[in-house]
Amino acid sequence: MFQNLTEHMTSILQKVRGQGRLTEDNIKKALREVRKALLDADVGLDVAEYFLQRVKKAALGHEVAKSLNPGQAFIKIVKRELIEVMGNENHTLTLNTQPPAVILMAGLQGSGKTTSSAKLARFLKNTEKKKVLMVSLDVYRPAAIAQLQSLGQDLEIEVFPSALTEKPVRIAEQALTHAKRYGFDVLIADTAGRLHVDAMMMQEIKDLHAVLDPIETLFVIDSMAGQDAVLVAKAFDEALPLTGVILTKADGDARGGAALSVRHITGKPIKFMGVGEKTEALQPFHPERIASRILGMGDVLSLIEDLEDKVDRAKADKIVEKIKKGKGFDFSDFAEQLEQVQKMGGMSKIANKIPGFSGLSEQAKQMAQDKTTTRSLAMIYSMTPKERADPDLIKGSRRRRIAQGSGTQIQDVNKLLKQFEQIQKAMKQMGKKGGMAGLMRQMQSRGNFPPGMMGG
Ligand SMILES: Nc1nc2c(ncn2[C@@H]2O[C@H](COP(=O)(O)OP(=O)(O)O)[C@@H](O)[C@H]2O)c(=O)[nH]1
Ligand SMILES: [Mg+2]
Repeated sequence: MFQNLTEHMTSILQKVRGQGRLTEDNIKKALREVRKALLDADVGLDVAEYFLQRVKKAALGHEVAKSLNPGQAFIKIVKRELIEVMGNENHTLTLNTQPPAVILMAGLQGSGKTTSSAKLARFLKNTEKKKVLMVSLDVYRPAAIAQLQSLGQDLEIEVFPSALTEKPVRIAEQALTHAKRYGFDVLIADTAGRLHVDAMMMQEIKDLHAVLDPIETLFVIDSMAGQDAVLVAKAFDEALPLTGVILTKADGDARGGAALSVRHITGKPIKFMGVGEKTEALQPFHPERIASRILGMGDVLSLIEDLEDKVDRAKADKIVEKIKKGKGFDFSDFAEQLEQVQKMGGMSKIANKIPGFSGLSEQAKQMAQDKTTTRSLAMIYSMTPKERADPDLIKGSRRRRIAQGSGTQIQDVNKLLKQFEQIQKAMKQMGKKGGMAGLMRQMQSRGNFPPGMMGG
């Protein structure tokens, strides 16, 4: 999500950055370009105008004129207002009630309600240590009930059995009784998809709301659906008191308009973001981090959280320990890191969260491509243990053998060795500066890569 918008915004702000003086004309011109970038990203017109008015007012006021660095001051305003339009801080779930706390899921067909129900259940079970019950109220599609059951089975989370012959309201009552009797903390009620113009179905979900009295009523919105979906959200909000939104499929190439519009139009915060089909692919929605990403400043905090979640801590510590002891970072360590990168969904996914990535050269971006990772691993696997431990050994004929063994060209091996040398240097620095997190913080404060990383 946001690829295009980020590219546009980065190039607009690049022009503004570092200018010693910003005239009213410069500012207006930049704002016109920002407007176009927002509309291209499918941000609603009202939202774009609201945002631009606020930026304009602040930018033409004292804030920029009096600043020592007007370009930076302008960018700061743009970021602040982006955050504002998305709802400022992260809003988490409110479950503070006499248990069971009920979460009611609503939205269009295919928006991701069932998947998101399971993701929330997993999150509440693992992170919040809650005893969770799920129930499907989608009696119109037997497959939907089976889908939730199978997700529950995988996650070892109980799913209340729904009888196809019962009315959804009746199943809801039974599930609630069951949850109370067996001491569940949370009941997640997944519902059938419905159109806001379908009066009967909208009455049904109002009845479900009345029976379940949920503390959270979440509208699930597919980020690919753009502006239309945002208008549907507004219609749902008029029928049901929504408490928040889950934005799904943020891992895809949606233009991002829904993410920027839905809060402003419904007044309800995006609480979570779905970033993949698997049940662990759920992230809290942090407006600040999203704004950073849109402005090409990366999303270092999410990256660190991802690292902490998925990376094998023991292995990472071992490498850091080794570097600290003054021992070299060798090809076995490198292979381990590449394997971890693959575990995290590939370099291209990670790279987009790194500050300044969108501004990098094409050549550097190519290095972040996932087939490069696979090929590098193939070459490392073709080395002997001795060579991995002591890359200086790898000269002429050995290079040829490695190329042959890994199905690559000798130039590829040369490139890998050169890249490795640069990384080795960066790793030495890292040993001195407090590990990966230290390096990340340094990168963020500088807004760029350290020299030598990513071959840039
Ligand atoms: N890539 C991706 N796919 C998702 C995400 N959330 C849901 N899906 C997929 O979207 C499709 C519809 O999801 P489902 O939960 O059945 O939608 P429902 O009809 O609203 O219950 C399924 O193929 C899901 O795997 C997400 O965050 N990312
Ligand atoms: Mg469903």
